[in-house]
Amino acid sequence: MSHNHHPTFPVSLTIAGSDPSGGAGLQADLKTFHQHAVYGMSVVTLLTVQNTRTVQAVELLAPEFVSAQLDAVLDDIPPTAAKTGAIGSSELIHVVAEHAKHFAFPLVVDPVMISKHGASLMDETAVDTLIRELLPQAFLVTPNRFEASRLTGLEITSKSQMEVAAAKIAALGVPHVLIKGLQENDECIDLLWTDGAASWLSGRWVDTPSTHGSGCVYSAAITARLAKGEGLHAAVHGAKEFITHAIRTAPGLGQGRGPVNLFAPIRFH
Ligand code: PXL
Repeated sequence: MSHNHHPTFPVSLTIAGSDPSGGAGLQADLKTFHQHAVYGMSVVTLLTVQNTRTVQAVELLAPEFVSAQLDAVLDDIPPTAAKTGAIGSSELIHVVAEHAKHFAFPLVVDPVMISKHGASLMDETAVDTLIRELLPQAFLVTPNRFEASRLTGLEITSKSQMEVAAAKIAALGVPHVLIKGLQENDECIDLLWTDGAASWLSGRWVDTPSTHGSGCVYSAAITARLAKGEGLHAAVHGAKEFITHAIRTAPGLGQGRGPVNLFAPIRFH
């Protein structure tokens, strides 16, 4: 057997749920990694029955099975960055958090709670476990403003409220916080909070139904860039540009909320 794995070859792992329609979840993550020329791996946490119109069912995998998947890949092909998506239950989050204690690479936690169709991808007690166990293992957490409200109990409808919420989330033990999706005029504004300092990102607000998977793609693009060795600010700014373009040029697939354009160009600065 040859062992020619190059130690600096960029590898990203996603720990997430399956969207058979391919626009969100682990499928979106893998496509995003690939578009960034990063080798992608996926540990499945839950399965959904869904298309662009609806989520019909969610089935969680057994915690032991998820744990075994993590052992199998981490031991064989060490990632250079990883992310989490939908994890579904307290037990599953616990398994992921226990493994994450030993990660020697950055972990991006996308605290996926509900799908764009309103299907719950994380039960109530799981939010608690996420806060207590997984967030302290994260390098970056990427809630949209609704998820940030759930994490903090704060209403978030302004830039100053975003800052207060980001500080509160950082105080849970996460070095970097990205709160996404405040609409102001025709802009979509995100806040990157790092070491008590705010950095604002802005992209054109696109009025479109085709945003299925946009959160997954955004956090996967950040993870891919971290896997390639980019610094946090460069990774987040590059990913913002990618997701903004991907939403603007969505291919219009499906009869409901369509996927974003996963062939959007990658630009490095
Ligand atoms: O976009 C959030 C998300 C994450 N993961 C899975 C999903 C969705 C939304 O539908 O289905 C598996």
